[in-house]
Amino acid sequence: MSDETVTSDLPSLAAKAISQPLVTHIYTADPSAHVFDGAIYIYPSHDIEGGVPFNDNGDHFCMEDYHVFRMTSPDSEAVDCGVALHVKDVPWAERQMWAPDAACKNGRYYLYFPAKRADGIFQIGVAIGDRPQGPFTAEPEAIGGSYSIDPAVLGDDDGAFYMYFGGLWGGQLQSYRDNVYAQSNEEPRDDAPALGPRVAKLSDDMLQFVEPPREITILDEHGQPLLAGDHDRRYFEGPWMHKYQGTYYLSYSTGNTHLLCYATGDNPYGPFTYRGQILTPVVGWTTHHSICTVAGKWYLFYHDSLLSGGVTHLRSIKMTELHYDEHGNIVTLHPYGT
Ligand code: FUB
Repeated sequence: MSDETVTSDLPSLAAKAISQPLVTHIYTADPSAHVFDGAIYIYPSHDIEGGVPFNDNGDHFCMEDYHVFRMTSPDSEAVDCGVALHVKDVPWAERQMWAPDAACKNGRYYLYFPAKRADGIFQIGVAIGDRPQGPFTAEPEAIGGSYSIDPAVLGDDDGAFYMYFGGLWGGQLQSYRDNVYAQSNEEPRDDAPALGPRVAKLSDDMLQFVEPPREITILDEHGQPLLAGDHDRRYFEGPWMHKYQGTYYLSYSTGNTHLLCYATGDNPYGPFTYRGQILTPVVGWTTHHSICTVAGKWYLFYHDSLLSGGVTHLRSIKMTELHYDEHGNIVTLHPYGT
């Protein structure tokens, strides 16, 4: 994640943008959206200018807290419900509160979030609240067996919950093989299978994994694993899982090629077969999303850096309607028109 502040004609891109920022009084990114209690709740990162120099490790993404936003309908204002959790209140975490997600079970709300421990290693934690907007109280320890970044939780139709997670480069996923960390581990060679996101089923109390995380395989059209060198299609970060007409849709960012893509399968663990692009590149290096259905329509929640003039770590959340064709293919969106 380097400083790729866009220098092209931002005003003309802004004029053609398919949607406007949902929030303008602070910078927000990585929106995870859910319908809880009949309203839309968005759980984004809260971007700040922390004065940390840019580097490929993403240290300039130095976020400290989370705000939750509530919308009563897709056309309504996104209301800032205030600080839901601050890193100073997370006993095991030191810095970099990156992309979160949330889940609801039996009237309680669970905020899942990655952060770095004092030794610089990312883990994923959980905090509990009585309301969708929080405040949330963090568990004293990170989730056992968790690592890397970008948790996304699917509540399946049978009542089971699964967490998907993992991100390359600054997200440290390349350092893990079979759930074991070694700093010397690197991304596979271009002609080797790509690394996949991880999935683990959550415990009944939503606070732990009930199994070691499994690595997900994404297959190409010939049934072969996508290769690490296939940068336009291979997994990088930002997983999201939703179900559409009984099929599991795994969507994700390709990172250095700045695409949101998706793959489909018939169960929560995969394998998944690559299907196509959801969103072509936005202004800013990162692209990160969620997909949520509201009153019978489907929406893509995403972000870009237009509002900050292209500063890659000062982003703004957006939403736009998503469409499927008659075969279940997602119609590709272009954030600034075709
Ligand atoms: O917001 C920090 C990181 O940037 C997220 O964890 C990644 O998915 C990328 O959006």
